[in-house]
Amino acid sequence: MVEPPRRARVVSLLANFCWVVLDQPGPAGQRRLLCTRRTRLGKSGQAIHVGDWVQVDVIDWPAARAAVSVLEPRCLLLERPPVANITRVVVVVALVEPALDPLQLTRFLITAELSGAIVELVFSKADLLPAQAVEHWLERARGWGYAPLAVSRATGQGVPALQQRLSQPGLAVLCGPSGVGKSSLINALMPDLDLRVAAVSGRLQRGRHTTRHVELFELADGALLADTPGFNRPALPLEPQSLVACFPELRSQLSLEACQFADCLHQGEPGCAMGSQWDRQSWYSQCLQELLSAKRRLAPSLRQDDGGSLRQRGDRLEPRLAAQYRQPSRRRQRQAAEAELTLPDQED
Ligand SMILES: Nc1nc2c(ncn2[C@@H]2O[C@H](COP(=O)(O)OP(=O)(O)OP(=O)(O)O)[C@@H](O)[C@H]2O)c(=O)[nH]1
Ligand SMILES: [Mg+2]
Ligand SMILES: [Zn+2]
Repeated sequence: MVEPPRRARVVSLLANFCWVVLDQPGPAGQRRLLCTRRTRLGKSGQAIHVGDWVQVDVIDWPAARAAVSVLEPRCLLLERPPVANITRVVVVVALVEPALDPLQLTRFLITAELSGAIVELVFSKADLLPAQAVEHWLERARGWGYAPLAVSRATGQGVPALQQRLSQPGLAVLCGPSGVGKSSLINALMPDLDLRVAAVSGRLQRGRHTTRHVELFELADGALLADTPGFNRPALPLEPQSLVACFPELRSQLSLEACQFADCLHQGEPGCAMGSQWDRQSWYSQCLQELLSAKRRLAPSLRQDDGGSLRQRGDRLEPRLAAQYRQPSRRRQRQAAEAELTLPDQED
């Protein structure tokens, strides 16, 4: 008798195979199967990622082997490292060893925000800094709009709180630079796993790229956790507006108050609702400059347009037109109209 296909989740990828965990156990309680993967799946020839839901057939139960036949549509995808159907992205950075680089941290947070999943921020190696210095970083990150945790594999600080957050149903991905202690944290949460970890090395105390593949582990019933290989330089989105959406502090301020000009790039230009005194402004500006110049490099034909509306001023780009020639933003117009309706005597 031909077995009907079964639903399973991809938990790790090998060169030509993948490990899947079945939604419902097999006849003898089997959960894990090693599957061959067809190079192209479906009409679109989509690649399979860890976290994907698939259907498997040609199941050989005694050998625990099968073949992936169908890739189910996916919800949220973390682009790098690729993990599908995620619920939360946990950005992990070390407070020291390797030293905390706020621009790099911001780039990781941007990647995490772009996925559309819930974003968590974890500062690791809290045992290596005085409590006051740890609190300083927690306070700053709260100001950005996150609810950060400080953790230590060495003392156990913050591990129960992290366990509680990650035991929610869904798939949580730990990502961050190499050597910050992602695998160490997973070992703290699931001591039976005993994942490989390695000491940081060199003058900069860099990680050694110990974890090589994405892998999913079951932390609690329905709660999966992904360990990922560390890397140093997450990519940026292509559009300035998608960058804005990746900064919670910008999102919340701009939902309260609009900038004077619709094309405001929030770099402290006159009429900007963010002003120029926010904590991550210089990192935001650096990211913005990078993506604008990448955009110009990618599409030289756009140069005219970009160059026409922006001009370089010091280390930043500014809209070129003089204020009197520019249109107030639509939201600003609406707010002004509403203000007139509700507060007729108030001066603008
Ligand atoms: N002092 C201290 N050291 C830690 C802590 N967590 C991890 N380490 C050490 O940091 C080093 C790197 O840890 P890993 O868990 O391998 O780091 P990783 O983030 O998984 O690195 P990649 O797999 O390369 O991405 C190891 O020597 C750990 O023992 C901590 O809380 N405190
Ligand atoms: Mg690791
Ligand atoms: Zn602005």
